[in-house]
Amino acid sequence: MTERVPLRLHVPEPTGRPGRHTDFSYLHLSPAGDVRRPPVDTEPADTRDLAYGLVRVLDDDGRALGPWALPIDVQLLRRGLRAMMKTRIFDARMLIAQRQKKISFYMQCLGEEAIAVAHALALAPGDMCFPTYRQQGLLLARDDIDMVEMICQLLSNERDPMKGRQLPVLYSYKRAGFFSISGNLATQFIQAVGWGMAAAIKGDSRIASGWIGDGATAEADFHTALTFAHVYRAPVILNVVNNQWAISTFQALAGGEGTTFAARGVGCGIASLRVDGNDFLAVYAASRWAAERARSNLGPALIEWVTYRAGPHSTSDDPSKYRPADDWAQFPLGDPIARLKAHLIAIGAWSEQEHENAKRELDAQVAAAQTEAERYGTLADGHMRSAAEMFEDVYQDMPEHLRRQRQQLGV
Ligand SMILES: Cc1ncc(C[n+]2csc(CCOP(=O)(O)OP(=O)(O)O)c2C)c(N)n1
Ligand SMILES: [Mg+2]
Repeated sequence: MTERVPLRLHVPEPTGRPGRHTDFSYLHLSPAGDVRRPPVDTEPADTRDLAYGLVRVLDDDGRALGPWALPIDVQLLRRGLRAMMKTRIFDARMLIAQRQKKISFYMQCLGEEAIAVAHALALAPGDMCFPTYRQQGLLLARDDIDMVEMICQLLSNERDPMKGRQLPVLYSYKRAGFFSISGNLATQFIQAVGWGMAAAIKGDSRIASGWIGDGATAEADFHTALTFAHVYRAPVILNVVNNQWAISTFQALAGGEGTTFAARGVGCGIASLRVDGNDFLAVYAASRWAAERARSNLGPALIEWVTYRAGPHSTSDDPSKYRPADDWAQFPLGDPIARLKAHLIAIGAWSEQEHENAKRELDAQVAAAQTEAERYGTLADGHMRSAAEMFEDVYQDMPEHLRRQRQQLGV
């Protein structure tokens, strides 16, 4: 009889911790230009290699290589670079405003700007995103969203379109295809699939794009969404942003060790790609591929965007407690802004001088928007919306018990 050994569990651990460098070889990178580009009507099972490889276009010298290097109008690339810069500047200023106690809470997308910005530019008007709190780039990439209004939401002030009912950052812009953000993670995926199915039932031509983080894929809603998307071939793009961390929890604890989040899609019968999320050109090309597939009734696509959450999870988090301080600097996929900038300079479509000018101009734009938004109140000056409003907008006729509660509150 074979000897019986005591059973044990495996608990994944990150290779790096404060004071100990991360060994990023766990990421399994592919060289730029190496991964094939299948036709949009490819069979889901035939995307297995793409779910384990890494779609990359930009190499370390800023050259665009391989089958995913689409001929993209240079004006679109310049627009994308400026939108990423604007997003980073916006985040930096709002972080300071939070430290000044003007905003109760803030979440940056530092290091992840390419994903939301390039995706926004790849979608069509009317498509509906179901974002998490780290896709502000979907809004900041657009010309029709007023930063003043966004900042009023953060300040929860008189002009907050959410009337102070949502946590700062949890924006809602139906007109810009940006569904109200739920704090309950993973709900975005089932909502996106449901919206996409409804679009198909109505014979509409607009597609849905759902968002989730590596950590939140461990929620049951992720798997439910994949099942429905697969069964009904829902017109939806399923974006998994693998930024390596879920607050202080390493992505391996959500199931990323020894496999990929993109591979989950293949297992469910969904065409899946694993893409360099810090490569603007790769994000744009993969988003276009998935959008065309969904729009042509060829079914959903799942895309794992490999990136790194360079900042703290939120203003309530201190990453120096759980990961090396220089982790982002060591992350092999680099900084998305620096990479697109290098590419544009390499093709003669940008310069250091233009970059500096753009930075100054965008900073002035964000600062002006902030000054104007603060005129309608900040948390620091106590100029908030009336508490009476919390009783409104639920019932057409206010029921007696709410009327009584409002009276008790004296508002
Ligand atoms: C259903 C649910 N569980 C837990 C939380 C608390 N929570 C908020 S953010 C977060 C981490 C999410 O990490 P990830 O999905 O990787 O997204 P990231 O913050 O890295 O963008 C957790 C656990 C929540 N908001 N909703
Ligand atoms: Mg994460």
